Amino acid sequence: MLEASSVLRMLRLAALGLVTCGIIGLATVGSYRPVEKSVAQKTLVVGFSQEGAESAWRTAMTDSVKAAAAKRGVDLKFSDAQQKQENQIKALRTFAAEHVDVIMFSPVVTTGWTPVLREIKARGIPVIVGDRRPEVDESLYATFIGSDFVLEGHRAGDWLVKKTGGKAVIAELEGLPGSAPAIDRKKGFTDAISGSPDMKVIWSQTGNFTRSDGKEAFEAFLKTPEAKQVTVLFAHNDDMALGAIQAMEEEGIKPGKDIIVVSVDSIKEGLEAVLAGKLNCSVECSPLLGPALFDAADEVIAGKTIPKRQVVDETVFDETNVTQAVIDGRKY
Ligand code: GYE
Repeated sequence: MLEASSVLRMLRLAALGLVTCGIIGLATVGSYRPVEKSVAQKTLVVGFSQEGAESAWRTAMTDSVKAAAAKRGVDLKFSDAQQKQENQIKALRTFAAEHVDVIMFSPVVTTGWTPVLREIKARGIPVIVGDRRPEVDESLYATFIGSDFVLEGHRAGDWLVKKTGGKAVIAELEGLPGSAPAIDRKKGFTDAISGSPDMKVIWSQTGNFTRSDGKEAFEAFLKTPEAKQVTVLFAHNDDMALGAIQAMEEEGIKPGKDIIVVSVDSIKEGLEAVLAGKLNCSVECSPLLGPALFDAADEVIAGKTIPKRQVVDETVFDETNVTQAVIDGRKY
């Protein structure tokens, strides 16, 4: 049995510990066992590796992540990989070496992540994937939150089948080669038009998800004789569609009329182009992932089991549902 005076001395020492080394709580007075400050009580440190800053969508996602972190008092370490996997792997390794509490990333391409994710797992740091799917064993991450890109491509194709009655000569501007949205949107779109023998894609090239590359690629295509037959452009994002629209206008082609334009994202500028009749359809893809990503981080840190896949709910915009009020109410 401990004497009252030694218990008091322990309490005093414990109180001192509270001030000097960030340790709080006593399990029981008798055992004098300091309990380490729980992770929930200290500032959460999150390393976020963004894949780039190539589009308005990407900027909106980055803003959403930064705003959610600031709102919750998270210490966010942010790194932009400029669409290069080697930069992203370097950033992930740095976060792991710094022993952040949680690592988040939006993988630029689908393949090549297993070694670095294994290293992170060995250090016991949870990984949360946002936006794009990596092709890895799902034991290597806690959850993947983002859109269903195959469904988005399918929605674009379905819309087009309806609009054209199943007859179209299509040019396609693809996203960054090897990236999940480029692979999956192409797949969904191809599936959707596969039942219509009079719909064919005659030209397909990457615009890397950027407005300038989209414009350049489509400009060059418009100078070729086969461009004359094209009735539709399917672009994997609004930025590339907006670049191509500019290229069409410079060639005296009326976008939205001479060539039907379909794309994905529904950024504000995309919807403005819908309202102006230059972009015919934009399938929605939400970049506002910040709050869900940090909710997941809290849950993972608290030891809760969360679903491996969390899909964002989205819609399709065209002339039937885009108004100025819709555009004004949009957050991106
Ligand atoms: O559609 C595109 C961006 O991964 C969903 O990346 C994202 C895509 C988005 O560059 O605009």
